[in-house]
Amino acid sequence: MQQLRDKMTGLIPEWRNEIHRLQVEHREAVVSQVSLGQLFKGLRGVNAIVCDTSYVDPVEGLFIRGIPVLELVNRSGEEVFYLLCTGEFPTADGLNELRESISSRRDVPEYVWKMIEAMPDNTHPMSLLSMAALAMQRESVFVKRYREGMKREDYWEATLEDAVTILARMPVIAAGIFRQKLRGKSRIEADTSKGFSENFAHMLGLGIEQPTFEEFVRQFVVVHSDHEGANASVLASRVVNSSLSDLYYSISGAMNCLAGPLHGLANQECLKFCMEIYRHFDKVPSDEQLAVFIQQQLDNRRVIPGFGHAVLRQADPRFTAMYQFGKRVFPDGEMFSVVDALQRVVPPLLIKQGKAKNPYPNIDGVSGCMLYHYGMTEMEFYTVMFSTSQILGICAQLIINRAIYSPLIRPKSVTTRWLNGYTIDHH
Ligand code: AMX
Repeated sequence: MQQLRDKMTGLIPEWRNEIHRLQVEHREAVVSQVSLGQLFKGLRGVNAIVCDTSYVDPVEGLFIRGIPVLELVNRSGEEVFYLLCTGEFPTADGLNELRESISSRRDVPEYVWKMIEAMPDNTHPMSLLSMAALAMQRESVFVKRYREGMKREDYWEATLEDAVTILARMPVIAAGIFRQKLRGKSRIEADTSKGFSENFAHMLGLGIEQPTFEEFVRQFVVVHSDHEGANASVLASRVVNSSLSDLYYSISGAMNCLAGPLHGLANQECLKFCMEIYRHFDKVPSDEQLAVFIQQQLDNRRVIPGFGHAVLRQADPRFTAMYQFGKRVFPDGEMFSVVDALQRVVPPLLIKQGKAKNPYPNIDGVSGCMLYHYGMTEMEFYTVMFSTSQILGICAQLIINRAIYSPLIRPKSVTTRWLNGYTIDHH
């Protein structure tokens, strides 16, 4: 990864200078305000974090380093990681070098496998993934160099070292959890000729019957790789990392957050909803039948899984990417056909209801159903698929944060009593 390191070494002084200049020239510029309502609504819409790796435009969706995500879906995991870290694609040599660095670090320590094997069968795969990251913390290069008195300027480089090891091992661990704990089968060895995503697909072992699975995982990884710097799991990792905790602790923190039903579990909820519809009609319903069913759900104050978004105000381009893939590969799959019908039927009904700010489908509305058609029926693993992809973005963001000397994240909290007094004084 020498070229990646060299590239970043060249860029980092520019980043540091720009941030320094902004702070000197505009330190008092107000970039956001927080209303009382926002305090009780998870700080929605408050500009509180700086992130240069990706941005979600309310209309056009996710941009990674300024590039619409739809233009990136055929890129490899390594290319996207390099892009996230530097804002540019690697040269062919730079890409090969990064692939080799990742490939050479794939050996997962035996103690990690022993720990995973020792855990009871009903341990959630997300717990196992998070525990594995935490177990390997003892190997952190950042910690070792920090103890040796590493200079602050070099923190990012030690973090890059940790990142490449984590990127190499986490897909191996995730696939191992899938094979051993969910399938009761032996692990599949990594294939050194394959890159990040293709190797992950290979080790999961579903591609044997499904030749397009590698291509699918490649797209899945790209669309889930990064999504700004303040979504719940990335923010969790940033807070952990900001105390100078290393990348292993930070990744584990992100995994713990992704494990929640409001975050990484959404794709599984969407698949369950499609199954519920299929079971209800005992077939893929007609659009008219489905419209009646959806209207009943809305009348019963149920949210329609797979639709809406906190930031986006149009169809999620990540949905579009996966949907187009599904149209090509599983046009007649039952669950895909339900998704297809939903994306026609639901938006007009949500618009008519007039509550949802975004009536269009999101990525989670289709990703779980695609995994299902590939034979991955173990829904509890879907969040692991998401997490393993998001590690690319988290690692890139945290390397950059070290490079630009991101400080401890420590906003102020206030009491309800203070709020009572404040609101009386201001009205
Ligand atoms: N079905 C029915 N009602 C919906 C809706 C949906 N899919 N999406 C939003 N609404 C309702 C909300 O419940 C809210 O109602 P209320 O005023 O009675 O409380 C109102 O519309 C306004 O909500 P919003 O501002 O448009 O959305 P939000 O930012 O509060 O929440 C989200 C966004 C994704 C949680 C929400 O749209 C939702 O619950 N969708 C269904 C679950 C889902 O698909 N989750 C996956 C999230 C995808 C992602 O972000 N990765």
